[in-house]
Amino acid sequence: MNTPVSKTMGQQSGRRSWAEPWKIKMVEPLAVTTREHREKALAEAGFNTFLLKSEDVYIDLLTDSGTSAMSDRQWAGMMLGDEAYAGSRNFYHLESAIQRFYGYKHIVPTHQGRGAEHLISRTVIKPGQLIPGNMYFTTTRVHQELSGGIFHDVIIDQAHDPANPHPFKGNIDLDKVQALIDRHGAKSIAYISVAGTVNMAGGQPVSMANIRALRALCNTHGIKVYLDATRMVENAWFIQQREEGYAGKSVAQILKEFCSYTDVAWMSAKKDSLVNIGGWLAVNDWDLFEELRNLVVVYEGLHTYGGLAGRDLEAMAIGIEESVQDDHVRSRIGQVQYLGDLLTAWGIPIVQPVGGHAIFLDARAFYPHLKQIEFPAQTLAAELYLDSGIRAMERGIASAGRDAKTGDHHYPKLELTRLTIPRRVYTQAHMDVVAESVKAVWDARASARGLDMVYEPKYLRFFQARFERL
Ligand code: PM9
Repeated sequence: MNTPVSKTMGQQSGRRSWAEPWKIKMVEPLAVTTREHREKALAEAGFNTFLLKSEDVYIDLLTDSGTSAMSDRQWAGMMLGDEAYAGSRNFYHLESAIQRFYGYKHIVPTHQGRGAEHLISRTVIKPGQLIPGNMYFTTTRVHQELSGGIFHDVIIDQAHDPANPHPFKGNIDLDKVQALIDRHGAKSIAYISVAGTVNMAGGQPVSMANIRALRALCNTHGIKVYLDATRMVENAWFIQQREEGYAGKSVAQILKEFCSYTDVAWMSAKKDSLVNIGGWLAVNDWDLFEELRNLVVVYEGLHTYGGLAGRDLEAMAIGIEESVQDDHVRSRIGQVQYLGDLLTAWGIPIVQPVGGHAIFLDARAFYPHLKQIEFPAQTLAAELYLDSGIRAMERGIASAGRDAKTGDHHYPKLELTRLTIPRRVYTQAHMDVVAESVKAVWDARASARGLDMVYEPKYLRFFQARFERL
């Protein structure tokens, strides 16, 4: 990449560019639309980028979930799908890939991440139990709450400040965990819910020292540590780049060490693992595995396919191996960093340091004239789409939803608009176009008007809510 590369990418100041470790074999045409067309499309979508038709989108940065480009090896693997109802050989390939790279003993496949979140939440949470976690994630928390759990944010305070440059803003504040134990007792805690790179904080990593210390604390009190491994490969890269003692270790080695401090993991393979669909649950405890293996039959499908086709399992097994290659992760996070460096150089407020999977624009800093209840981040996503057809996602008050008990809005400190970069899909030129559009919206920031939510679904409202311009 011909880029002003940040120090975190571990490069020298002399210009030695690097490039993606792949070349393009197949292309998909993109449509460029007029502003008039986009005005109409956005109004029809109720100013919610989730409700746009993808044919009305130019560069799609809604999510990195299921939007990656698969490799020729993965496509070849699709042809080797064993579509037997039971005992498909592709399941055994997947099982051994997870055991090899993540290190857990027993595997239950699911159709995607929230299928796994559903099963584990139903199985282990007792109504009224607390679930401390390093910032909430939307689907994770809703499943915890539907099982009667009460989520408690125990991430370090720095994570709630977009400008704070802490290198591991995903870390858990052990004092906050200890305070919960002191107040409620260890038995009241279902498990600690740790996410590797914290999505809602801006894709921020957890350090190895932090997970090790958490493990030690939990051992003292007999509390389990569960991992949302969805973007754990990206977390491992940040440990390699930023944490003392890890510069000489591979991403694969770091990933396995990190997982070894946890008891259970769930995964949306649609992110790190480079597939369009898929997920899994992994546990070390046999009794828990037996329960999960039984329950998956009720909600997803037999325990050797979990709601997926054999070909999907094969693509996932191959994707896992590709995802932990250092060259791959360098280029994936390097592209995100490239976009972040452009915006930072222009003085545009984004979450710092740049995270693993996305650039998070600080919508409060864009629109200080809007109240949070006027949905600044949703407004910013709408303005970006109108400017250029780029689709982003709100990660602020709309995503945060309402308190399960009181019914009041949650008012998160972070009010962000996420530009999420799919893996192996867009080029550096696309990133330049994105940066220039963000700059145009930044320059026009004073004239933006907020939004009113006119339709609010009960669960995960950000997906389907509708808005009108104030
Ligand atoms: N994440 C994302 O775009 C897709 C749905 S929410 C807009 O970031 C974590 C950390 C995730 C995640 C999904 C899930 C659920 C669990 N944990 O989407 O069900 O980022 O496969 O995974 C999305 P599934």
